Amino acid sequence: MARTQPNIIVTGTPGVGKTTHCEMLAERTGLRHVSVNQIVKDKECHEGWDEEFGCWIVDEDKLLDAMEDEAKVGGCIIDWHACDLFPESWIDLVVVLRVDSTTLYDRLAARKYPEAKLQENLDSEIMQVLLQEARDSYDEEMVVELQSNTSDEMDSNVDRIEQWITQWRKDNAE
Ligand code: DAT
Repeated sequence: MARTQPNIIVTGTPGVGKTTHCEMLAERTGLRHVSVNQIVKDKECHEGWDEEFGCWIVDEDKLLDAMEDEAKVGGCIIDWHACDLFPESWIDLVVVLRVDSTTLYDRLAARKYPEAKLQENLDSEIMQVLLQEARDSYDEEMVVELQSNTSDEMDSNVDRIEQWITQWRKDNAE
């Protein structure tokens, strides 16, 4: 069955602005902000808490089962710091948000991340880990890299994604 609404992944290193972008987009477009973190917690799609990295040890099979029905319907803006686990057939657009390291440092320090976790995330952003993961996992035409340092950039990103959604809806209208 064809989707009547697109599914979009908004990914990037923690602190890059995923949640803020997803909330703005959901409000403007009526698509649903799907926080994977929330699903992992609420539906217990994990094998416990990793003390060292301060995150859930995700059970990916369980997570995909929990998300499948919603993904089939479409209209999900998926907010997660990974993207390679989702089947390509579920996804119409992958947005990778990027940020300068000084700005990311300030945002993660404001969240009181422990030094090791902060450094690991900074390294990951500098090494473009999520961008590479997206490019390795999806058709290159589906992957868009957007800067998220300032609120002006955020506004223009949201405008651009909203326009993409409008176009997708036109192209896929019955
Ligand atoms: P994530 O969900 O990727 O962890 P977030 O949306 O919670 O990130 O944003 C982290 C903090 O940074 C939050 O205080 C909002 C701020 N922020 C994010 N993107 C921004 C941008 N483009 N301009 C200004 N502030 C931004």
